[in-house]
Amino acid sequence: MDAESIVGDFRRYFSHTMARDDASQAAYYVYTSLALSLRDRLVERWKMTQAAYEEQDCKRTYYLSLEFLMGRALGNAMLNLEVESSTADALGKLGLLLEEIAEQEHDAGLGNGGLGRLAACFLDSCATLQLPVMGYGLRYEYGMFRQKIENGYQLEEPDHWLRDGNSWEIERPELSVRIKFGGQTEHHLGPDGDRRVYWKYTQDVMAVPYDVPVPGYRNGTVNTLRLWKSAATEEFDLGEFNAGSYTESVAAKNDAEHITMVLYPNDASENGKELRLRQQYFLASASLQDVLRTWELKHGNDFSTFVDKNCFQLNDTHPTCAVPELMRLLMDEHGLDWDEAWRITRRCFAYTNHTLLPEALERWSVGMFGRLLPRLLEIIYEINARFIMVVEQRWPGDMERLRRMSIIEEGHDAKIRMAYLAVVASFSVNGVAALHSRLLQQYLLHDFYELWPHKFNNKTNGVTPRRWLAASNPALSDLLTRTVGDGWLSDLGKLRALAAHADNAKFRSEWCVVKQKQKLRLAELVQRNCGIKFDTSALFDIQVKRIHEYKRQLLNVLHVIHLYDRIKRGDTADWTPRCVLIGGKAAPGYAMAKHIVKLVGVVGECINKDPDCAGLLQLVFFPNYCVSAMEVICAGADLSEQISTAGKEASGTGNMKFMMNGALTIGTLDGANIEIREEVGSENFFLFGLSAEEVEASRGHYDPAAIIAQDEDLRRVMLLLGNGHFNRFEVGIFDPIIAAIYSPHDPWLTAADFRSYVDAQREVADAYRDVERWTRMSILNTAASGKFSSDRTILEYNSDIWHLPQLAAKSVKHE
Ligand code: N85
Repeated sequence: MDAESIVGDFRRYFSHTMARDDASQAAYYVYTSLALSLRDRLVERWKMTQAAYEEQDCKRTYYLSLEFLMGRALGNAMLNLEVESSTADALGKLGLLLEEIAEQEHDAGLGNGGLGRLAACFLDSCATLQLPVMGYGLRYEYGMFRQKIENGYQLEEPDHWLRDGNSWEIERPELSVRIKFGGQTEHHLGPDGDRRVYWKYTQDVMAVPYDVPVPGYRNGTVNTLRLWKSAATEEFDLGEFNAGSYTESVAAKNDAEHITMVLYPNDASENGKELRLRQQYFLASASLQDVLRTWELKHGNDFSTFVDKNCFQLNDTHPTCAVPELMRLLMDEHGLDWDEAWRITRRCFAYTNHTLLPEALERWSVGMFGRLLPRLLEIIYEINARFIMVVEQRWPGDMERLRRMSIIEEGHDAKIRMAYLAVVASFSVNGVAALHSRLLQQYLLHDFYELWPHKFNNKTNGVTPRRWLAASNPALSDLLTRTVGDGWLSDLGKLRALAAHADNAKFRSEWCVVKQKQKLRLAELVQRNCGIKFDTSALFDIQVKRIHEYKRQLLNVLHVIHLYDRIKRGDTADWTPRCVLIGGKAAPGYAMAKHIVKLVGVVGECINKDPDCAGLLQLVFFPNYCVSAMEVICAGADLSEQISTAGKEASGTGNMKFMMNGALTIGTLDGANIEIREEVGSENFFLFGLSAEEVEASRGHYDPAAIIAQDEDLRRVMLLLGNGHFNRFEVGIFDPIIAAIYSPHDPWLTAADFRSYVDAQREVADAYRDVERWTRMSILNTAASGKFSSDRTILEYNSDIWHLPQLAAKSVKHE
């Protein structure tokens, strides 16, 4: 673990394994050599950790997720191994800058946004808390697309993140498993009268695992993320070979290898594509077969203690094929009867819901499902038939309720409601923030809540303070440690002690120095990526997240246009200069989101080149927002925009990263914002907008035209938008946006919240000009962020759902 030995290994990897000799010419090889040197140091701990789990024969949880948005691994490994500063020094002596080396690593962008990043934060916390939790996911060849902006419009470029290899993964071909698709089922009566089902004439695909180490924070624990890659089987299409079509049959291998080719880039709408269903089943089947193979080695076909040792956490409904797949494996492969198999299944699954948006709720066409997974469809029908009997018993004769609750949505194209399947089969159902969990119980899953109230619980999200504070903000991290000790890294509640320093002038000035330093770093990033030089004395006002109407980037732009209008009118007394940054990816098929990206671009262009705005206002669209960008952005933010229509953002997690780093929030009463405000106090949070109840109550009598007519500021903003002020040469491109704002059916109520948003922004501006007050509020935000560590979240998952032991990794002493 000493720097000399790390650098020694690094040199050997560079000159021998990579066979390079001029470091300055080969930045990527420098990075790879360092990554391999660190991986070696994780491997020993990794083996010890797995051996300890094995030896203790402890219960384990498997986190099943189609997405793991891991970002970069190098900095994280160094932080967790506690070798960062010594290695940086030693590399410095070779003329190498650690920061520059780390920049070489491609982000592992195997997720869309919040849901995928949450999975990554959870793995970090599980390893840090020494919980035997393993992640199962897919090794997409192409992760989240790279976003380019051309003429203000989003273009998607493929993200071939594996092109230069991936130093962190270890292929385990010996653990490959076979996955079946298509074919048909045959039901036979066995000699002793029992029913046997065979799934035959299938087209098979191999699943090959790649393991990625997940180190805990300075504790010797290294957990595993196992990612599956699809590959053709050996005997692939022998028929074709025999017929002499050698090349055609080799080409047909493609179909198999395509399954894990690309991540679907939708974060809030299901798309019903067959390939997506293939991905979901592929993950579910491979992961379960992996777990059952290990089980069988030790217990044979005795599953009597299986539920005491295994739990599967479903990250949304995406891996829910695991429910019928576990039934199938237990019955068809291991000979259990229905009742035994169901008793096990319903006690091993736990389901997390991440959204209430109807367009994101997965419903698979029964026809397609049956063609691709005929045996699973039979099982789902039987689960449903038995479930319907339970409903009938509880509510005899309530046919309307039966129809509502059925896992199968009847109609000319019948659908499988995956969320209902997940609820029926799980012993735990949770939302991701208090409001969200309450709304799940009151609306989306109300019938199920009445039937099984005990299944329902809340687990407010969190984020890992190692990546989102320690690694992303070393300057603040130092100040925190000097002030309250270093306990906060593994117990973020310790930051509460900061509050006592909020009135200390010297501490406040140190706080400002740190923030200023991080703003400079962010300004450099903006300059590099957008070509605009931010004024670092201005308020850094930031909204980064997927582009979606419910997140209301549009409301943000309307406010910026209003500020621009004020400047042009000369209404600039007591002005607070602002730099507004908006970033995020639009789903490629989401036209309205793409219009919004373009709007940010043109409004920004108009403002940034207007001399009247100089020193007062800037607006920039940040391209290709991703994990590594957020590490710089969250540290440099003053103001965090969390402005979704109340009731629509399940939790939000960016809000937590900003808060930890001392940004203040302007936000609605939505998702975890509510809990953030509770923790920090209403006086340190800028609240605006309708509540979720008011949003619902407004349906049917929302009149945006009247609101606009009565609000002079909004009227002027709509005039500027409508008369083409920002799009002189591209007439009409924003008509859909204008129409959406004027529509009485606008689900996002943009006009309704404009006035209170602008008023809250006024308060923000006033507060920012009072440096002492702002700094105090900033400190109090960081001080109150303890609840939003994913360590807290995971401890709650463990005590309420998983019940795993915390196992100290033995033997590998941490030096
Ligand atoms: N949800 C989220 O990120 N969802 C997805 O990425 C996603 C939905 C979906 C549907 C976020 C079909 C196919 C792929 C899909 C919530 O919006 C946040 O409020 N991917 C929340 O903080 C976060 O999940 C973590 O809970």
